Amino acid sequence: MVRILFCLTLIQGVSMKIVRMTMLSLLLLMVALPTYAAGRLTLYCSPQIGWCELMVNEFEKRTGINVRMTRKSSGETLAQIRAEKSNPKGDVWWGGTGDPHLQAAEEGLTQAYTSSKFGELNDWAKAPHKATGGKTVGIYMGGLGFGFNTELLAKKNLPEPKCWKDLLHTAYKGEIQMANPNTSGTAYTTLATMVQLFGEDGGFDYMKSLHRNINQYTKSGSAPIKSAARGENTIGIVFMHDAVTQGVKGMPIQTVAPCEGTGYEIGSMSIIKGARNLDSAKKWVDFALTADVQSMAGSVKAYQVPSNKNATVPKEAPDVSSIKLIDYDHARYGSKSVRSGLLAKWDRDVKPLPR
Ligand code: S7P
Repeated sequence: MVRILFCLTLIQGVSMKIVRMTMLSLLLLMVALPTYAAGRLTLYCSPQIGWCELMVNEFEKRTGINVRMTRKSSGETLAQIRAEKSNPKGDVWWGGTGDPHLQAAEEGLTQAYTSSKFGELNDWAKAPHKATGGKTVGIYMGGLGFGFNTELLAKKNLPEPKCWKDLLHTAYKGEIQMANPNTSGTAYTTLATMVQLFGEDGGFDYMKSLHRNINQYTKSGSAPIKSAARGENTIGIVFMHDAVTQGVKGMPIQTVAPCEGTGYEIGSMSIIKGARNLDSAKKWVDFALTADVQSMAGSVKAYQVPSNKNATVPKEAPDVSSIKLIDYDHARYGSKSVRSGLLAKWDRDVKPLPR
């Protein structure tokens, strides 16, 4: 009898444990469910990491959608999306210079979408959308230029460069850094700008002369001005807003709008063809074109000009109306044949030259 009672108590104890565990699992499932049910998004992000993180956090907060984000430069992201073409892993590519987004559209790597926010955009942001049948859209713009470390320049007794051509002076040998145009959208914009300013032969002559003064080709476009801010490099060829960021952080960096005029980017965004989370991707595009979301960029020291006409332009953003911008031919320099051709020529005729 005692034995039977003991067995019954044991069975009761075990079943209570099972009930408790089942209830706990159900509870955990209920907590996790809203996120799962709301969806997922895999984001390829090309602007500065602080801005990528801000956007992800804000999107998750507003939608409950869970975002997996990786940050890579523009040329690198294009290469990744191309490599994943038969089995796409990303849903949205947000940011980075517009040229590789245009090339991605031409190569059939991205897909069309028109956001309800489209009407609120500046014409320059609508242009890539119109040119590609809706496969990419502008989210910000910014002019190319350079910045220098004022303390290093003074210490080395170097003159203040004001023009692109100044950077060719032998005094700057080993003092200038730019990124590799294959990986970096900023550096490709530099190459395409020189070709547009000085003609194809003149542009390549310029790149060859500049090469003699380059101390390093970095992978990321903004790295040259970050190293200048740290005092490890004197002059960085970058988007002007990236140089301004360093100045605002209190670094001894002066930003230059080159005297000959300069090219500019239309930072863009595209939905990847075959996106596994298409609804979430469309929600991201709507979110990223929203005025108050674009107005948040200044809080992480991102000083590009926003594409939504109702967004606040950060007061620190370089005033593009006072910069001599060239009529950058985005359709031509974002085409597969021209972009690939210029990069191959740079690899062949510039990169291997002695320094
Ligand atoms: O830092 C912001 C920014 O200049 O970076 C983007 C850029 O494409 C990413 O860096 P890479 O040059 O390495 O590709 C620009 O779109 C953006 O304004």
